[in-house]
Amino acid sequence: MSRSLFITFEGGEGAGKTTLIQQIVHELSSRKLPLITTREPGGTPLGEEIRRLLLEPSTLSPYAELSLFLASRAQHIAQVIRPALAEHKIVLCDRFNDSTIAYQGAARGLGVEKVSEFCSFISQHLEPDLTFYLDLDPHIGLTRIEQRSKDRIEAETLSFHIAIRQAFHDLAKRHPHRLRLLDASKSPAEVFEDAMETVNGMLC
Ligand code: Z5A
Repeated sequence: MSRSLFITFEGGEGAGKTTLIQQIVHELSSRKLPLITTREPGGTPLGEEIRRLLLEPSTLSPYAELSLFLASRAQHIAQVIRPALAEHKIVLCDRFNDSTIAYQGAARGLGVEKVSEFCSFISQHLEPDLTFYLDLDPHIGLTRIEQRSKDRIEAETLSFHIAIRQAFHDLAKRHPHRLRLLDASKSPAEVFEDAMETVNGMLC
């Protein structure tokens, strides 16, 4: 592998990001490709602490919430993502800027354009080479995770989750060069097959 690859995974609740990332790791590791997996919020000691603050039940101002996601990202890029890309690794990242634009910009109502600008500034214009958006009706996604206790954001109203899906659809139209929409209502094996078709194309 002569070049780095930065792949992000986006979607609503229970869309299957974690499941897909695990399958891709298994496949690429078997080919001995250098890779790391990481997530947002999180990925660094500071980021994981921020994640805890963000997901525990509390009343956070939308602006405080946005600032915390961005603080986690700034540290994550500096400490984990850029160093891994400099070592020509494949970086598989569970959520990135698109989540901030969909959740805080659109669903929280802080403004898609404004939040996009903040994201570009904080990430110093670092863009994924490829983003998989796992598209799923929120009714199905929330049903998939109904057995486990919901975090602060998962517990939002259905209309919040519907707004997030619409925002991701808008992002897919805006960034067709990097954003691939996957039908996440298919079986895990089918979603994996669809994703690998694109990944293999990029590895050639
Ligand atoms: N957030 C934000 O607001 N702003 C930001 O800037 C960022 C994040 C970065 C934490 O994210 C929260 O932070 C998240 C967005 C917000 N809000 N919430 N909630 P997270 O990624 O850690 O949390 P999550 O999206 O809630 O993860 P998740 O619910 O675990 O979803 P997932 O990883 O996409 O799904 P999964 O764990 O792979 O699968 C869920 C279940 O479905 C599990 O039982 C699987 O076995 C099953 N599954 C998976 N795939 C399938 C298929 N294809 N068919 C049937 N069943 C399946």
